[in-house]
Amino acid sequence: MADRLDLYTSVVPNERQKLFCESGYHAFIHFGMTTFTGKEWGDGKTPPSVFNPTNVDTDQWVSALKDGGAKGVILTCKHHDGFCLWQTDTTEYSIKNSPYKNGKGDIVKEVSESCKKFGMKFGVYLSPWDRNSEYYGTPKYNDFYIEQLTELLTRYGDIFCVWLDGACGSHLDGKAKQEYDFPRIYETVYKYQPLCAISNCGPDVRWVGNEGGFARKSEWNVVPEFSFDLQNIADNSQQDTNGEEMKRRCSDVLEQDLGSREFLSKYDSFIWYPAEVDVSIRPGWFYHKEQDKKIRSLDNLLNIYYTSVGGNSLLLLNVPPNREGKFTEFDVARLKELGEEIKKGTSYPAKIVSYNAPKASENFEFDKLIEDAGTYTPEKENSSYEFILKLKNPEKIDKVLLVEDCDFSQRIESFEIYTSLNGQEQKAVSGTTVGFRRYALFKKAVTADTVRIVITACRKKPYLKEIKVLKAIGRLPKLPWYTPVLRIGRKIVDYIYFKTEDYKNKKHRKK
Ligand code: FUL
Repeated sequence: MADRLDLYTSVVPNERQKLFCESGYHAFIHFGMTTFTGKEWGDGKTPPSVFNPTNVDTDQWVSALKDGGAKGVILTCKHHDGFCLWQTDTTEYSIKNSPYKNGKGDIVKEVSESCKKFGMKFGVYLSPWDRNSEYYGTPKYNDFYIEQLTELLTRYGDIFCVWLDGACGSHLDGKAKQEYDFPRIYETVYKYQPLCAISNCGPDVRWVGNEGGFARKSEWNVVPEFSFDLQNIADNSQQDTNGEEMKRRCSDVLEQDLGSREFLSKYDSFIWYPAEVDVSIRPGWFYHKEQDKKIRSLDNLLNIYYTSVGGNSLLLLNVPPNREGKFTEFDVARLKELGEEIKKGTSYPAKIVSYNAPKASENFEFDKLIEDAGTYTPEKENSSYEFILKLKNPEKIDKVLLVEDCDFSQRIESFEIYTSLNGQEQKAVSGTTVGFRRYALFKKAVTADTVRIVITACRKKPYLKEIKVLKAIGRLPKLPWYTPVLRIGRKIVDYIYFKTEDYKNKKHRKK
């Protein structure tokens, strides 16, 4: 086992992944031809004249997303219908033939400039599936796609993410399936934007496996290499009519356990591949007026935030502008509430005045960790590690933030947290993975003068970069009454579809 643990802990993130995971929470904007047709998927036949927003205000989009807590924005520059939101030289199916600003508009430029103005990262979504291009289904399409990608990568400044959607329904158009040249796509991205991460059908960030906002309870960044091949299966993020196709082809992507010791023991090669939760604030990805009253509740969004960003996953929250070219007041108000709650819930640490921790390794002191100035690791490897933190005053607290220094890989497998007041101790929460960020939420706020954290299982020694005991200033997300029903429902679905599958016969397994 020691050798295997050496192997797992030798896997670390690249610079792109580190940058992406540090910001953690980004926003998606779905805007395009389907905003005007009321559909989710356009067929590529709607004339450009239909794209006619009257009052586009990208500053409003980006500032509202920033207020909502996001650190970056990814725009659907071209969705499956092939309609381009920028002044592309590659096709006539673009904004230049629309009434918007008499054909002179460029939404990609406008959003990228608003991002610069508000200090947000900017990223692009360029759908590989294109229902308008005459080249689609032929080798020429790959040249066409690379040209479009190159325009986006070279005309708008820094791009932090290229989001490659796996959805493809070319059979709907009676077209041949396109063989995408993924290696060439990756090469192009890194050539022009070396710090740009490629998400979804890409090597840097992995799709979590659903579009409903569910992160795994134990999310691992070190996963078997096969997880990457699966991301390249076109159709894999497809909301097909009943999901059967996705389940048949990609069941491994949806597997609940992708990283435990037991699971990894069946494989021989591993990669660093963090998960991203992509989810819309509304039922649709694009704007539909009838969904104005169907915006996710604050509790639901907070839950998604704390279980994704706070659960070693990434969050990509979609908010769609309306036909006017603005976010509605409903979305803006919910984003504001969300941002305020995240701030209250995560920015007020209780002061720690003294501590007890296993002796530190030289140059990795616990003081530095508490002062937010460096990484701590114990001198010796042990079966568990206990940290007792004394607070300056008794404080009402409701969560603890734990962060691993991922330069040393992801190691913590389980932990327990206890609080005490005047020597009376009670268990607050237990959890599993930590990785880039774990907000360990208590069931309810408690007043405490001491917090005891025990790492109960770890791959070799832990390397901790942050520990924060957070004051109960914001609200803990309440679970709606139907959540337990949903959970049981998911368990049954998992059981039927996944547990009964015969994984032992899968080719990528070691034995
Ligand atoms: C899916 C697409 O089919 C949806 O329209 C949306 O863009 C979502 C993010 O990915 O696969």
